[in-house]
Amino acid sequence: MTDSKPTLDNWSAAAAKEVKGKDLTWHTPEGIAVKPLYTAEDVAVDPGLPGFAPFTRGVRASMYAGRPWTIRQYAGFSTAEESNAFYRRNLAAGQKGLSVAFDLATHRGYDSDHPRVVGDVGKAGVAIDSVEDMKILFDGIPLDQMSVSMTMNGAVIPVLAFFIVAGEEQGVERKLLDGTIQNDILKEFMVRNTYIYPPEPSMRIISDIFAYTSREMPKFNSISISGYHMQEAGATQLQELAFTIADGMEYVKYGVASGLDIDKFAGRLSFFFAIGMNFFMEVAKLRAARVLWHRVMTKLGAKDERSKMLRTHCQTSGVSLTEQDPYNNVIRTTIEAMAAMLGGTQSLHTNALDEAIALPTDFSARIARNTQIVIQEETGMTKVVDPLGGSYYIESLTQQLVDGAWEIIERVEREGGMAKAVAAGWPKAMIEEASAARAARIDRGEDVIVGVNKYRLANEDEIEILDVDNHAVREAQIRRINKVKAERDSAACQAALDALREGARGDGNLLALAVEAARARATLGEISSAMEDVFGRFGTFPTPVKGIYGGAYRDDQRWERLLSGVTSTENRLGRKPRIFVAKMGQDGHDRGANLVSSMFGDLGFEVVAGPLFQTPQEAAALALEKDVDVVGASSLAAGHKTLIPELIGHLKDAGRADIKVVAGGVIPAQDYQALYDAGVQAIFGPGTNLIKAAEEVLRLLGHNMPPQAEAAE
Ligand code: MLC
Ligand code: 5AD
Repeated sequence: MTDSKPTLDNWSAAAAKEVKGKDLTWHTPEGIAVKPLYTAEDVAVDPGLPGFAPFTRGVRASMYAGRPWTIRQYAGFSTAEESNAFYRRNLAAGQKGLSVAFDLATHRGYDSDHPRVVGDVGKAGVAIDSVEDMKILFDGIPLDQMSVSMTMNGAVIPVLAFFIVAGEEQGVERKLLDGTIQNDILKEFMVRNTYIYPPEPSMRIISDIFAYTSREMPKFNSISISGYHMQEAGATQLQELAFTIADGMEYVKYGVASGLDIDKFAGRLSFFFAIGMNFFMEVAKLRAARVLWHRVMTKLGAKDERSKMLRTHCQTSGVSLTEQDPYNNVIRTTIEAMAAMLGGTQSLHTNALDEAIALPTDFSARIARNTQIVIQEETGMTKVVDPLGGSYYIESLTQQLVDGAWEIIERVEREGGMAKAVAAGWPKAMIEEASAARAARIDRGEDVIVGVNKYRLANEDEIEILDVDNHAVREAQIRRINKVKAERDSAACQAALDALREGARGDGNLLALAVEAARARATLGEISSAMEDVFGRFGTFPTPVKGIYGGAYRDDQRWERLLSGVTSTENRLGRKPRIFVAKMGQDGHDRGANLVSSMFGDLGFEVVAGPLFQTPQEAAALALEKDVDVVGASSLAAGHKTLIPELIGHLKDAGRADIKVVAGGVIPAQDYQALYDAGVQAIFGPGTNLIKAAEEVLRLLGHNMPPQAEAAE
């Protein structure tokens, strides 16, 4: 033995001996083979310095040592008054920026008095019908001093117009308005589903907003190009990264094609990523995103370094949180928040511990906010810029993500850009396949979720949750709409709406025209429908992926048992059992519905995957038309207490009380009894093992299926 330095071979031999030759490589869902050790040999690229191109280590030289990221909690519920009060309490307690969550009626361009949105008003966010609501929302919050993010995509024109006019009537000049509008329609068509118009006019709307804000609102971020919802829909981090950058590229191309100078608007494009539980992958993802954006913008001809600088907001992952043993969510969120900051985010939302079942209460919002405050003010973590820079693992992972994403981006480019890819549907299919594979891994216990498929509690304590009285909010909103309509100069309002409609037909700037209409007190619904008259309303049908979930269960006796249950049910019925997976109201969260559809399809059910946004009456009519045995109503946006009982009522009225109705999604335990009383036969909350759900459905169809031992333990 000499005393020379140990080599990598020496290490390999020592490690192999310790684990008796077991392969320690971790194959991540991204297709990356993560080794148990990284060394200098794995780092091929020098990450450079923070504040300098390609910004791998951060967009600012001083980063958090100079100014910490913005604590920006996304919130909104009920009326503008209630949300305003909530914002003020949060700001007083240390939150730094605002972020508005609108209800689904607003997202989809409907006023609160529209018959299609009865179950949605005030539920998943705040209801905004006119500039009067917007003024109340920001009452006492000076819009030249507070940066405000608004998550709005479908009804982006009226909402941004209301914001501009609310600022104006506060005495704030447009050029001082600071904030961000999400305005990212491509990912809506892919995963989030709050679109209104077809893709082409939707892309024009975005260019119009770029043109207006770059001219009039130089401090305002005109878009928040979002990967967040892709990860929520089940995308791997690599898919999220690649498709988000590709989306950004497409928007820049549209902006340039509409005649804008790239450096006039690109500096105000911003990004938004999810931060899930794969800690180092998430840190590397943000670093890789900056490298990729710099590369893409250089390629597209940007000259100004600010145009090539990827600034981002992050939100800890909602889908990583659980209904079961919910205090574990505080731990998860803390880990995710640390990954976001170590990745160099500009702004961050940390989720509340009750995320999996309801909107935050004052209590859960406080813990979520304090998670960031404690990191910023107690730990010293902000004192050093990019403290993980130079980590062999992080640098290597960053490079692998850059390379992996670049391959996907090149495919998108070869196929004509992201708008075409979205229309062709392959990115969505790729994400849904990843989602089905992940669900199967969780249900099989291969991916551990503490408190769900391992270490599950025998008894869960109920936690206090926020409940919004949707009827009361709707009535209050309707009163205000009527008042606004009664008090406005209706001829002036009509003229502004006509001008908007004409502008939509021609090439008027839609935002500029909508600002006029907003001033004249046109409502959100009126502004939206003036454009809808010209553009039409877009609808899509889900196409569940096949074979991924079932494929993961090949040769598994639990699956075999279900298959034989389906066969005997089929023999008894004389045809395949039929399930209709229904999405009612304006809730476009379809990850759960798509998963359930694809699982039942793999099992041999005939699946009717319903269109999004049905009314209960339309859903009942489809159930009757297809003569289904079961309706599975999937609800993730709190409309369940209104919509599901109404559906059951329509089925009963048609003499088909025999059709079984089951409910799934984000349904708090507190609401179970009301749903059972209304006739719901089974409820599948968050974290439900799909195998167990399928067993329950077969039982409801009369199949004798004794429960079996816990599937995943
Ligand atoms: C920052 N600044 C510094 C500095 N760091 N100056 C000197 N030294 C430093 N170290 C300056 C910046 O240049 C900037 O000024 C100002 O301080 C503010 O910093 P920022 O880094 O730009 O932060 P912020 O204003 O918070 O903007 C972050 C952002 C923005 C660019 C990412 O787009 C944003 O806030 N996005 C939030 C999006 C969001 O909340 N989305 C919610 C989605 S929820 P200047 O003058 O240069 O601007 C959702 C869920 C759902 O989507 O589905 O419903
Ligand atoms: N208030 C607070 N958080 C919300 N989210 C959605 N709506 C609201 C709201 N009104 C968060 C949840 C969800 C993500 C899309 O945004 O964390 O997972």
